[in-house]
Amino acid sequence: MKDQFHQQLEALLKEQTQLLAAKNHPCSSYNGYVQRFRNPVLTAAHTPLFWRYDLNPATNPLLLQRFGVNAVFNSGAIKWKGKYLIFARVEGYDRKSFFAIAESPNGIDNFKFWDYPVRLPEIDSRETNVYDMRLTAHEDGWIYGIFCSERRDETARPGDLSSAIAATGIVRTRDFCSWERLPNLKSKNHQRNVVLHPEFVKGKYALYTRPQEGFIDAGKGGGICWTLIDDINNAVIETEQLVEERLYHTIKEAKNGEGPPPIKTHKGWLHLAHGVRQCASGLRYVLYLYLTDLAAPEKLIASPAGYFMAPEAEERIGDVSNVLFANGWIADADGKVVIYYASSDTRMHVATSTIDRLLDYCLHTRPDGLKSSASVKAISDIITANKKYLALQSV
Ligand code: M1P
Repeated sequence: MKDQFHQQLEALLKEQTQLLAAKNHPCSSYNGYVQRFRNPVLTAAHTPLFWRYDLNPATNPLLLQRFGVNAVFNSGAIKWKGKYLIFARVEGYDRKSFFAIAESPNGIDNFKFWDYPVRLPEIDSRETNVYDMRLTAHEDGWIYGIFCSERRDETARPGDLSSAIAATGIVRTRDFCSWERLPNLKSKNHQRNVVLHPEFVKGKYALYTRPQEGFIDAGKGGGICWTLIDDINNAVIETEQLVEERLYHTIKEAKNGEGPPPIKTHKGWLHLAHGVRQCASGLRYVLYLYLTDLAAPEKLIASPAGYFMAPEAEERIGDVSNVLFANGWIADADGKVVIYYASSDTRMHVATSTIDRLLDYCLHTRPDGLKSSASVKAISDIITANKKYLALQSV
């Protein structure tokens, strides 16, 4: 007969083994351009038990949890050595985020965390929280990770322990084991959601940025911008050019932000972003797509109206409800695109599509007409064309 410690441990191990081995299946809903899967791919419960428990009965006889994991969300992604890697944002009960890598053989299920979280080099002792990593396999041969490096705003009035500064951290690796930390991006604004473009442009590194006046508020920040960087070892934003503008009465009225690095296609650079608007229940985050020119990635060529994905069912609820956020996707050689998205700052999900379907969506979904009458015209045009087509079929 096993003692209580070992009985409880066995139960925990059994439960987690089942969770990690569970097959993921497509949801039944259809829209032609994106296929969600039923199970979240990563949650707090997926983190190894040996992160959370001291497994030694001599030092933890009551088998208490010693380190609480609150959530696993906003994750970068990359295909590496044939495996699908998720570069997860893991948040402890203590509210600090850190990064950890989980891998899967098929990108859809059976994600398993590597033994240790990523140990990022620190270059500024004031850095308090790190999160939302975007991974870019750059043509210079390095894999870059660009993330938010947050610290307290030391100019905040006495007693204000919430005001913070969002800066952009930069690391690079060749093997996901050793990391070289470069100086933070220098910017006169708060910068979150900064993403490195995978190719040189005019011989320079290129970044998608998101200047904002406050830690939360975009202020005069007009949307997703673009900047060329002379030296990645000392990255400085000199000028920013607006690429994807936020607009009144749209899904990105309050703010927007680039998601993962864009995917190169024969029709242009395919972008996934998040758009944010205010509503009675707070901020609502949805995902949207846009396309930019192949030769000039800062030039917008298609901007379908509205959202591509919005929170549904369980996705609506979590620590920060009504949020979808994506900073990782993987384009396979056969044209499949695996999209990793987080819901409500709590868990990670997967959805799939293809380059052809995403391009079709971008190029044939009308742009936002910015008023109700334009929506009525758009839907009427579809109805009229369908009536004409159906009438011809019945002749
Ligand atoms: O809580 C929702 C999101 O809020 C922030 O998004 P943004 O940078 O657009 O303001 C980030 O903190 C993000 O991590 C979080 O998911």
